[in-house]
Amino acid sequence: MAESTLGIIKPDAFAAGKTGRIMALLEEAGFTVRAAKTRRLAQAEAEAFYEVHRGRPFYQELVAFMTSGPCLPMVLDRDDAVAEMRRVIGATDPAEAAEGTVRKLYAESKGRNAIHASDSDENAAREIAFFFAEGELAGLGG
Ligand code: FUP
Repeated sequence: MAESTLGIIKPDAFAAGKTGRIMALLEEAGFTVRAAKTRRLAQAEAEAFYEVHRGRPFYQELVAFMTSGPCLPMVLDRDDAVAEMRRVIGATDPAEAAEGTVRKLYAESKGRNAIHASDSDENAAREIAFFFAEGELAGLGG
């Protein structure tokens, strides 16, 4: 049965016009787009989304980047969605990302790295609820 994960096309990739190419790559990797929308995150939203990183040296820069322009949160479905999405986006630092991954192809740097993906089923559920109401999650399944 398909499982869901949360992805976010980050402001660098969105502004660079890479959204369509990234979503095509994800679909070719077997994901179905259950839900997607364009959002400009408020400061408080970005802080809350990355609460786990509060206090880390890169936190303020991360929040500033994530609020710097529109982004595109999306819910993606496939078997083993969380692990497969982590595989297809590549390592956090594009210099370490495998060939063909989203970050290898489209990320500028470790901080401006094109895409977010949930790192566990528990976080996927939390992050999906952060961006999407139940009624926005109909997808192909109706
Ligand atoms: P990832 O799950 O691959 O997105 O990576 P993390 O959850 O570790 O980090 C979340 C975001 O914080 C990264 F996408 C980019 C930023 N970050 C930095 O800017 N510098 C770091 O050293 C680590 C993370």
